[in-house]
Amino acid sequence: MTKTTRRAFLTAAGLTGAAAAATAAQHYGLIPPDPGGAYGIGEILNYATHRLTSHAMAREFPESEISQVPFANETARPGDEFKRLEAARFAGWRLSIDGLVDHPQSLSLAEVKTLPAHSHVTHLACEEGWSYIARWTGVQVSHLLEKAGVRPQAKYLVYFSIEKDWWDSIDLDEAAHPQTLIAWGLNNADLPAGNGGPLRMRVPRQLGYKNVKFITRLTLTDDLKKFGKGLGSASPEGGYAWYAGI
Ligand SMILES: Nc1nc2c(c(=O)[nH]1)N[C@H]1C(S)=C(S)[C@@H](COP(=O)(O)O)O[C@H]1N2
Ligand SMILES: [Mo]
Repeated sequence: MTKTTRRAFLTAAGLTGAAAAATAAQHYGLIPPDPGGAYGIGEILNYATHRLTSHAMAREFPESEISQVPFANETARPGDEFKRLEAARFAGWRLSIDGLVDHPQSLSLAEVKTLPAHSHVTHLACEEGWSYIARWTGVQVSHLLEKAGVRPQAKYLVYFSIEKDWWDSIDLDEAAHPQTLIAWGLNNADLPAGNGGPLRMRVPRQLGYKNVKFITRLTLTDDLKKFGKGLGSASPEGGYAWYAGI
């Protein structure tokens, strides 16, 4: 085989392999809700590979590697309702849990903070190229799911910000992962509003944009088509993949 035909053959074999894997992914129900999106087969393969082959932990770092503040990115406070709540030190902030659960919840911030706390020093990476390492503290989403009693039909957790155009979702594998937190602390202090305080989704196995700030509601569903344009979050509408595993 000449060099060029060999390359052509390998390319063809690679593509055939990818197509076969995509068919397998479909068979096992591992198709993300935005399969026709900009990332196409690449996103399907990334998602299916992660789910079939690894239940890996995101890398954790020693405290000595925590990044210097201020971090690269901060979000402006998202509007009047937020500002009113902040002025009252978030005494009126609620986190509700509803949908396919036996015991819907409406928790105050103080109640969330009394639940068992979990911390990790992890990397938050924005798709735009910057990142930082910080110590995150919060309640494991798995604990919240147990408390609410997730029904067997539930497949996804959808989460909403007080900032209306920010909502997203993850599958239950990601939601129940031990490092997935509803975070209320950053580097041993309350989570600052610029980084999503008082409550933020912290999902360290996925890119920054899945880590939605100012969380007010979690809902369990069997079907992401019921939300927004049916793509699992607003991000795919803007050209970002629903599954942003790293
Ligand atoms: N509600 C809300 N959540 C958000 C965002 C936002 O603008 N609003 N930006 C996202 C993006 S693109 C990234 S990279 C991270 C940035 O987190 P940081 O500000 O703590 O660095 O937050 C994510 N969560
Ligand atoms: Mo980002």
